[in-house]
Amino acid sequence: MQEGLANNGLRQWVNEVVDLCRPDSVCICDGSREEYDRLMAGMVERGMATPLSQRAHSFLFRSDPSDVARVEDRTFIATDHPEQAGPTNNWVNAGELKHTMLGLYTGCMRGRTLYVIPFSMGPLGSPMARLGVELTDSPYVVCSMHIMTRVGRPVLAALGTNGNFIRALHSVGAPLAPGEADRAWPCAPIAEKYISHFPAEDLIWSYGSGYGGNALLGKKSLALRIASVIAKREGWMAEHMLLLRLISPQGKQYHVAGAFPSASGKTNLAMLIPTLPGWQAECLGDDIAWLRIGADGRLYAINPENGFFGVAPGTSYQSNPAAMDTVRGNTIFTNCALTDDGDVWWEGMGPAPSHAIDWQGRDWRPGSGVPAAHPNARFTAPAAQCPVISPDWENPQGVPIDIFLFGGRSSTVVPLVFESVGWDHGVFLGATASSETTAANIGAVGQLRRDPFAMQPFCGYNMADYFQHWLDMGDRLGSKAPRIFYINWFRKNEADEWLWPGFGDNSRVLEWMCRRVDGEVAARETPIGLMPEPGDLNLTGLDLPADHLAALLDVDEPAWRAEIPDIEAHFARFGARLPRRLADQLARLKERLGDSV
Ligand code: GTP
Ligand code: SPV
Ligand code: MN
Repeated sequence: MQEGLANNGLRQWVNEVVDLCRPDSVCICDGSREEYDRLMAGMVERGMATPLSQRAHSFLFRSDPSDVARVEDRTFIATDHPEQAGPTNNWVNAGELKHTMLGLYTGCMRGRTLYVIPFSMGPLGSPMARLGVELTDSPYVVCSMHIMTRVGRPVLAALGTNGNFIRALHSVGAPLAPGEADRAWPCAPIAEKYISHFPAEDLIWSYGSGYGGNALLGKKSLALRIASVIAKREGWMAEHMLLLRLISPQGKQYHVAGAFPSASGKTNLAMLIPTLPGWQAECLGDDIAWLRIGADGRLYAINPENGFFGVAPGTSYQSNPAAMDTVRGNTIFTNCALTDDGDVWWEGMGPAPSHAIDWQGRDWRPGSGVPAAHPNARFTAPAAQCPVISPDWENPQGVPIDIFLFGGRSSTVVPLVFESVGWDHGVFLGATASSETTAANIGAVGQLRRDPFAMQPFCGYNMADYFQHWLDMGDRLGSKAPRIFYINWFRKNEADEWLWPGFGDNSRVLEWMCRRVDGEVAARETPIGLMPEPGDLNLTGLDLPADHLAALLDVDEPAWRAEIPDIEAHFARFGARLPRRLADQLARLKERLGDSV
């Protein structure tokens, strides 16, 4: 019996889970540094973690090769009726899924400790914050939650005796027989992994995976899938968005919220160091934003997270110096390579070491034909360590959003930037966003797919109703609604080279947006939206070939016409539930592109 827990609902739930999962012991997490150190030392001792001699208080983990990313095929929205989940989610009947999972959970924590992690998404005391409790048998999850959320005693205090919280149950799904040695990364086979959401009960049940969003349940499961349902009900928004503050040379602030799919540039843009002289940027969040309409009628956003779970490959002092400085200490690295001098390395970080241990624990040398780090290798680091973190990143009221960005990875067709002609058109751009898939999910990489609002894997209810929610929010915001832009940093030429330098130079595109917001620059009307004239982008100091710029700002009308049938098929999936206003937007796009479609 967990008599030490003052919250009645929590005590009862923990007792139920103990009866079901049969852990050897229970640990109520206090969130202290001592707790983190103790758990980490235990994992080092059992060979699950490697301390890094080159980085203070930092550790490397290697996951099981079957457990390296989110598993969208094994992620479920469980309700009574399939229409509640909609065509973009894996639906299962809630009762049936519970029956299956109860079977798996029975005795699944034998030989392990059950950790009780009280956590807050959002700064404690913020009107936007939500409390949750994750029950897990993974000490790696506990340490990661220490970094990614606000955990421990203050949260228990806020819960009081009868406070509400969102329940998140997690097991790696690998019970231990008496005397059985643990594996370095325990988990269950793919077919036994279940990342399940029961929105009707604000309940999350995750089984079989220890990796990222599958296991750190405050993140995608709570702050997006469950929160999106609550947000729809309560009239706010839970979005897969980075948050950034830009400061002009005149000292004016602009706040940007950007939704790009997984591994498509949010962390990098969030930590932008502008190459445009005089401009500054501050990071507010790199993955999730919760937004609500404030007393002044504007839209305010907070970052509900406390840390970054960022893609390691591609991160370097050239591309993202702020991230490199963020991970100099107090960082958990997962599936990076280990160098002979006790540091981590990954592809794109800089010169390759002559020898390393790869993410699977094997000897590795350059030219071996396999990557040393897994493409979805990640760092887990406290947001407060980011050198460009905003002084307002924990402001309980959030920051007022001026600009929404949608976008993705498109090596062809989609220009560098265009602006929506109004809110409904902007919602259409979000609803039809497409992107090439990445290693952030287990599955094919580089496949172009629709990823509406970068929420395809994260919307906890029918996406058609989510589109309607965006339209409704726009109606409420009226003239105070943020402006909406679509960007693509990922255009390539025939030689497979990036046409746009990206990273710090993305500030040049953001500067144009700020001037649009201030009404300082006209835009060229095109069938797909409003675009800069080539001379409108400030390219001072940038050596961009003229043909690259021309390609980046070109609207290839035949190629866009060829997109129409795919947009139609995408919308058709939602049947009569698709908001009329989006069908109207499609009709208008067809008109503007000419009636040969
Ligand atoms: P999640 O954490 O999965 O949600 O990903 P994210 O959207 O935060 O993506 P992230 O910023 O980590 O970028 C993923 C990959 O894209 C990294 O390898 C980056 O180096 C690369 N990348 C990010 N921004 C740019 C850019 O402007 N241009 C180019 N060419 N690559 C970029
Ligand atoms: C994403 O895939 O969008 C991530 C990583 O941010 S995970 O936390 O694993 O979802
Ligand atoms: Mn993400």
